[in-house]
Amino acid sequence: MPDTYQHYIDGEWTDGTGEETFTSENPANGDELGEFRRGTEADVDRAVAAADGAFEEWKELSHIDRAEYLWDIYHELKERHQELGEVVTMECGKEISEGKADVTEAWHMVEWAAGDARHPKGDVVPSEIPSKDAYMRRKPRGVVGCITPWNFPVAIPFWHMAVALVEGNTVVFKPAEQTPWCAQILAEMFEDAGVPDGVFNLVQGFGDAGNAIVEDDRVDTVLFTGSAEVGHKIASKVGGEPGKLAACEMGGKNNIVVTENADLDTAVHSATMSSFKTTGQRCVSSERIVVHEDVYDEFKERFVANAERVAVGDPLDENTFMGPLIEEEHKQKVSQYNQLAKDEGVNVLVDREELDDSEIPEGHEEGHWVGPFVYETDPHEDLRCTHEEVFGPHVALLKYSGDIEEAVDIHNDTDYGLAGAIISEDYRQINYFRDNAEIGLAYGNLPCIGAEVHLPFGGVKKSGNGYPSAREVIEAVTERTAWTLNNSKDIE
Ligand code: TXE
Repeated sequence: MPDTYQHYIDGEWTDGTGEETFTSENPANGDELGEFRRGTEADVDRAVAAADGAFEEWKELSHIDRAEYLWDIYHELKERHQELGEVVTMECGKEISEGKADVTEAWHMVEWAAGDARHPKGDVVPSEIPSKDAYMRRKPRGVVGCITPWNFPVAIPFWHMAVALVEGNTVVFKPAEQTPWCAQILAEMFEDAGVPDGVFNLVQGFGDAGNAIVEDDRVDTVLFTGSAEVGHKIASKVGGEPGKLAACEMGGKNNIVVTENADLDTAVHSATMSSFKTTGQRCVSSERIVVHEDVYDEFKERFVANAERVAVGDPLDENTFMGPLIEEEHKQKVSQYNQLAKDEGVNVLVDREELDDSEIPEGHEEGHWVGPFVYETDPHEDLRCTHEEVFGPHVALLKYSGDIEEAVDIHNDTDYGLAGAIISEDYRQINYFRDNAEIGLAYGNLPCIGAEVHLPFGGVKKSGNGYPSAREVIEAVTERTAWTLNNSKDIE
């Protein structure tokens, strides 16, 4: 093990050009997990050059040959499930079943993309003229820059990279600065699989390295998952350049709608899972629960009881429901939003922001602990706390009294449009929600919490443009050729 972990560029481990290093810390106890080189613009330049140079040969392989490398990675992800799951938990603080689920989701994505190699993409589009044949072929775009966040440090990189690689692109991967150890292990897997030099490149570092990827003319597609602020910057930079694409998935201010006829067991379970799992740090976490007045009191009592008792603690302990927040700065942000809600005059129902000393496991005093914060307020008031993404266990209960149209109006009253759920036993209400909720990911009688890898994953409004993930990522990593062949001697 080196004293300081390196970048992986053009098939080699390298210190890169910079002098600076950074450390990865366990958010549950502040322990240092490793020291990493901080990538510079020059390191990105070298990684992009390597990816660009490797593209011609890589794209000449068949889909099936390219997928063979990914099958090796698939097996390694499975073999190292426990170990890598623990690393995810140690580095990003998710409780262990979620840490392991991050790895499972990654191999599901790899399995889907590698399996799909047997099904190269294209469409027959019959010509209007009988003597002509026409069809659409897909070609890889070239160098794909993958810029990823810390909350799914294994799954999201594979959402970005698996299809991109099988389709024949080469990759420069810039993981989140909070989770470099997970990225290090992924790079080792690419090395173990013998992926040709330059096809996969890892540059560790911060936003300046990410920005260098975005600004490099040789990068054909940027895939980004992260904050709305950075995503919008990337989309506007790349949007100004013809020939370059960006697919960005940002956060949300997600709602669960609970109607008057909802099954309340399903409603309470869905809201508890969606609001508090991953300590509210999923892009699909719900921070607004819109509940009909007929069932409001019972729902509130049961949801509040759950929020009072969810176990916050050591994420490596299997009995823990919620681990810590990712870092101190983020804890400050969550705390400021809790205070803002109080200042904005909401009625606080649960305030576990400061945990009891007895709740903090021994040896974990340095963790970034926070418990659920739940309040109720009028859905028609224009409050910042009910409209801005907090990315923590900060939940508003919003009571409505009208019909499904009113509930969906409340649902749509945010700038975001990522995910949402309806809990209802009335199929007309469910269908109305499906057709009118302004979101990319809609769930019926389910927690708004995850997605199957083959479904499109992304949002509308301020939540994103395009899909940097799963099946639809193919639109961002391939370009099409519309081919027409004349079978007659006449040229029309
Ligand atoms: O995201 P950033 P952060 C939201 C959530 C959270 C907030 C901040 O609200 O509180 O974002 O999280 C790289 N050019 N989500 O700070 O900064 C950065 O190094 C190019 C929602 O982690 O967007 C990292 O690799 N790249 C989200 C990645 O972008 C840049 C998950 C994400 O970092 C860059 C995470 C720049 N100028 C946070 N600046 C979700 N959709 O689930 C930073 N980066």
